[in-house]
Amino acid sequence: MKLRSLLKFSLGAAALATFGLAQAQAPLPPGYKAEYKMSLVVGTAFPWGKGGEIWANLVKERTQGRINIKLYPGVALVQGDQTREFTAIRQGVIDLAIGSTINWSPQIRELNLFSLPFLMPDYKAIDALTHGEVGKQIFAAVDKAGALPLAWGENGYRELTNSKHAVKSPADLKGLKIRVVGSPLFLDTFTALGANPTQMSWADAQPAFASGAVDGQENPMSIFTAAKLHNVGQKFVTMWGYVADPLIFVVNKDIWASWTPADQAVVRQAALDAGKEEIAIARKGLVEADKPLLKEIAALGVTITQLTPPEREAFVKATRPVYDKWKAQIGAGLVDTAEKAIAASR
Ligand code: X2X
Repeated sequence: MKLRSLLKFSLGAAALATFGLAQAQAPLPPGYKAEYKMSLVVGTAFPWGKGGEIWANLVKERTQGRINIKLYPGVALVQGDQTREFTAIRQGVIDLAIGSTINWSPQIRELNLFSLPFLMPDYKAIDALTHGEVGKQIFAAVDKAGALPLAWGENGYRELTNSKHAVKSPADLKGLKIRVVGSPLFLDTFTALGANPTQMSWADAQPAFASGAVDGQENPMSIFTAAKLHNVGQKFVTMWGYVADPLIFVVNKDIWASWTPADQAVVRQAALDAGKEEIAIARKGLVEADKPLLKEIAALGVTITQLTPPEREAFVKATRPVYDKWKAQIGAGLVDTAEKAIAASR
């Protein structure tokens, strides 16, 4: 190399090195933490956890690493007790979360809306709620309860599974021990159907299926496949679409206030982008005409029961008193608005 080009080369390399160093060592703005904690119930093998990974990666990329988020699946920051997650966000034990409306419903009664049996007949109905006036009112309730909501995601339609026999009518549920999530509304629904519901966390539920301590449960099919519930005896699935749980992307309010307006905008937009992508992942295999996910599950030796309209109606009828009771508890005004939004979406 001639002296001149050598000089040019080394100057360039030096500049690059300095620049690289400056990038790596750029001091964080005052008040920023080196790492933020994101709580999730399940990990990246599930659409829900994948959504968390997408959100964290987008934020890191778009803030040039100023906001660095670590995922804590298994609600590890509250020792697996998913019903304590919202309180921990408010208190700052958790910085960010993607949470199920069910798990936060003990603290925010409006979130029980999505668990009203047979309120939402299809995906269009869910979207009509989350994207409309109801979504705004729910976000206002979450904000008032103490965390900043940014975007919607989705766990999914919760289908019924058990280890004993195909369930086609409420009579088939009689005496079956069904694990339910931590909202009293679920106890009411399964009691009305003649089952024997028992409340436990997701962490405790899986060993309970394996040991046969409980017979059945309800969860989205994406949870069923990622958790391999067919391997813990869950051989019968009834596609009844009785409730669906949306997910909400939130940030602790003090953490939010510690970020610059530009970074707040980045985190918000990243949540919206990740939420949209997560919902598409959660619905994959279930929205196509031939529902390929159900074929995959059937191929695992699982019996999938599709209800005829009159069969489904028997479940609707049996749970109607629960719907009416909880409509009043959630707030009749909010439920009326939801019913109208769904009717308009048909
Ligand atoms: O516990 C469940 O069933 C789960 C994983 O779906 C929720 O966190 C609501």
